[in-house]
Amino acid sequence: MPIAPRNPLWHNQGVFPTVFSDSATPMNTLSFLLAAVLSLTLFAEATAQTTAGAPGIGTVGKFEQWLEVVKEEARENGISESTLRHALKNIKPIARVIELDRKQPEFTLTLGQYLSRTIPPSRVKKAQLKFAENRELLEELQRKYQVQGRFIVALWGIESDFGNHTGGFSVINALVTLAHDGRRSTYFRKELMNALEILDQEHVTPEDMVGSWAGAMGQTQFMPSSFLKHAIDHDGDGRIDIWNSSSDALASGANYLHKAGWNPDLTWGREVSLPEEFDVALAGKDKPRYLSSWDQYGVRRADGSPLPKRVIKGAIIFPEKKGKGAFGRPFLVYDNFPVILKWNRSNFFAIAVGRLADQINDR
Ligand SMILES: [Ca+2]
Repeated sequence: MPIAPRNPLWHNQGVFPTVFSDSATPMNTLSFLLAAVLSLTLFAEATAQTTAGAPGIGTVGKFEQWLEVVKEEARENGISESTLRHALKNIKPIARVIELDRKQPEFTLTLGQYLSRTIPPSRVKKAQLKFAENRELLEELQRKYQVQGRFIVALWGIESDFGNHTGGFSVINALVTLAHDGRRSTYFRKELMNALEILDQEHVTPEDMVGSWAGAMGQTQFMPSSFLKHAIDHDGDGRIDIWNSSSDALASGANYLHKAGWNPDLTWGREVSLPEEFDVALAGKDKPRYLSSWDQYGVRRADGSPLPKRVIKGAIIFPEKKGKGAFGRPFLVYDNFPVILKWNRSNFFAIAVGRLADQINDR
């Protein structure tokens, strides 16, 4: 499921501005790949109409020929004729999708700016409410998938504002556009085939299969490949509906983390403070040490108090590191941190998820 486009891209059509100032690129949801600043989104809206001739959008004749080849491939993959007819009816490349795909981040945010945009107090409050509202389901998911509910709610909140913003594009049409476009056509063609398979399995209709401009779907913003691998029909109605069933969506998110190696005995990590003489060569995701060892190096919690006494390992990272002595805020991260990075490769994203989970105040 993971993909690694080169650049940060827009997320959720900019409804929830999300920018990655590190070089990380998200893996689970393309929607997260976009640098997101509301003003830039508005600019995109305003200029979309001028992009009918944007790069990558071929002539109608060429597109129709190409679509016939795609249909043939889908038939060979076992997709039914009725699914193809329904899903690909009146389909045309969407100029705005190409434009959003081409968008380059115009500036980067500090971690502090990113966190204040991604997890403002209003979202923290809503997360606490959603956690309380769904406590029974979350406890069930924790037993079944071994993931603390607060992390599931944090991902839900950051990905789709708890299911309120799942994207406004036809997933099939967006994926057709990107598969037809030359830049990452191999990847998107596979995702298009996956999306057709989901339709063929009748989990959702083409009309209801909406998502981000890049095909990230539903309350978890899963790409179709993630859906096929990890999505769950938790409410037992025979369909996996990550769009309308928060039960299915939250179970799917929990299953994803479980399969990615989540350890329910650990949290994600924490911000720390380092002594002035700290040797930055000790830092790095691949250089974990026991907390007792970090204690000896003078590492403390951000408020200056001692680290936990648990016998676990963590690694020091500098997610804002710009090189040449500009290291930014230090974090001590545990084994679950790289699990969040499997969902989305951005350190900033993973820290936002962790910080939001912290504030949900689970025990
Ligand atoms: Ca279901």
